[in-house]
Amino acid sequence: MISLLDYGAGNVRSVINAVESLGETVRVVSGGRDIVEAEKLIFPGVGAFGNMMHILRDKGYVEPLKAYLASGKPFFGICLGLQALFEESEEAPGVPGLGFFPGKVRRFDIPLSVPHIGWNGIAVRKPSRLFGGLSGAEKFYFVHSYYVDPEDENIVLATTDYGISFVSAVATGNIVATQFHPEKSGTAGISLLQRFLQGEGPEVVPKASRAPTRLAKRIIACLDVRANDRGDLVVTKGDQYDVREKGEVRNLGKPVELAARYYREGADEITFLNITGFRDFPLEDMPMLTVLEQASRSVFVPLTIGGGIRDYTDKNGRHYSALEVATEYFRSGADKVSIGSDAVFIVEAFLRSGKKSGDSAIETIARVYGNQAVVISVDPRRVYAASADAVPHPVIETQFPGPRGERFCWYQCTVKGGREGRDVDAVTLARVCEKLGAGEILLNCIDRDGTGAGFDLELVDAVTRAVSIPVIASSGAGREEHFLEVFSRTEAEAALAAGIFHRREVPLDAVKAYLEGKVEIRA
Ligand code: 1PR
Repeated sequence: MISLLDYGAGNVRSVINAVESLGETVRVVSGGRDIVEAEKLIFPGVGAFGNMMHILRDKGYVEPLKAYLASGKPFFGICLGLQALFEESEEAPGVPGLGFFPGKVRRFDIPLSVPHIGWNGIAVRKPSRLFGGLSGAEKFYFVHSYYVDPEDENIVLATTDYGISFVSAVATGNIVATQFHPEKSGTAGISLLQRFLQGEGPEVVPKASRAPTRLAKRIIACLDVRANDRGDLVVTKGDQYDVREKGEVRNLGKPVELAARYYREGADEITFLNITGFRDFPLEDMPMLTVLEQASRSVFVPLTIGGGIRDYTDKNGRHYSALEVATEYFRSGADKVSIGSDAVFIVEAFLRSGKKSGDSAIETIARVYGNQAVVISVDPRRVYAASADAVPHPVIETQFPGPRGERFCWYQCTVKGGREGRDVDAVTLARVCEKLGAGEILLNCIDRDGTGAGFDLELVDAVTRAVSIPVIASSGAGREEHFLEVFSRTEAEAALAAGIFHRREVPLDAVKAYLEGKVEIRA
């Protein structure tokens, strides 16, 4: 029996799923006593340090946790569950951590995108039974803006390089904690958890493990999901956002089956977009939550869900905040939520008032679940301009002039699945969303969607230059070369595709095979 500490923020479902996939049963801790009496305790944490420590204190978990750690029984901390073991964090000055290890949690101060999101390697510093069966070349999934800085070098189990070399795992006796998420790190992560659960085996240093480690560019499979005219939830795909063919919603497969297939083919992440979420309230559209629950049982890479994340009042007058909607998604297995239409309205309000409201969906979700959990899905469309100052928006000089020879263009944000254009451009939107606390930009492009003509490199370049958070290039992938092109000519950290994967025109594993040796990827 494995005890799992759930303090109410973040995706504990994936940890439960990962442990259950190994044939173990999980008991979720529901009081301080459960902690003290646990035989093996896993503490997964996602979110913000201050919020986590306040909840642990309010629930009366702090002293039981300290007692458990002192007992020497097996403990596995994940992400914030690692950071909690230290004395304090720059994320929440003045809020004490558990103080089991002397040292601080620091924010990355590096000229690279923060959060550090994605698959990176580990350089093993001392032998551990957790590494049994690993070659050392594996990559693990990270998502964090802070890292631990222990005073005692002896506890360092592994380090990872991202601008600096930081401590990515610690261990002493039966206590181990990782900055990365084993439950989201595919088969390598599951193997690590398995060794922890078994609690036996030789202590090893994997052969291929060495510094410096490198962050991989991510390949993401996207599933646009909606009900077809018969009411079945299907994966569909549009051409420039039009998903109907001969009047019918295109049906390219079942969401859970396709997600499982992409996991097997090596997808680094999977994104579900509930594309009618702007008009159907997702909490009344429970099949989407079920899809997520089922997919997360067999897919051990990060899952993002978007569509309908906003405040909502139902027909009985009950009000739901965007945070409550997001919480349902997280509890069903999502690791990140993506906000589309509402982000545009939030940015419009910000531009009108010039200040943060504090209660927008972006801010409230980031406060509880951490910046890395908030993705902004942008649906821009190219608009040509005759001159650089013809429009009140930042323009770019394009290599692809418009129908009247226009040499400039800007990218107009749209809402409601591209149905309505707004007076905000994609570059400004991305900048403001970053300021409000978004952790990542999913950059679609209506003009390229479904065309197979390649990513809009001018758009991707303009947005990646404007923000320091990671940008996912999306829309238009038609061949393996398009992935190489977007990674070598822009600073995109991930590339997403849909149509070519669904139709098996270019399978995901073929993209990975093509990129191998040319771009750092997760093999
Ligand atoms: O506005 O917060 O409710 O979110 C709705 C979400 O649904 C947004 O993220 C929006 O992008 C998405 N969406 C809405 N309508 C459509 C549609 O197609 N009619 N899909 C839609 C957006 C774009 C990508 C697509 C890539 C790659 N689809 O997700 O997967 O363009 O496609 P490709 O590789 O085939 O070119 P809200």
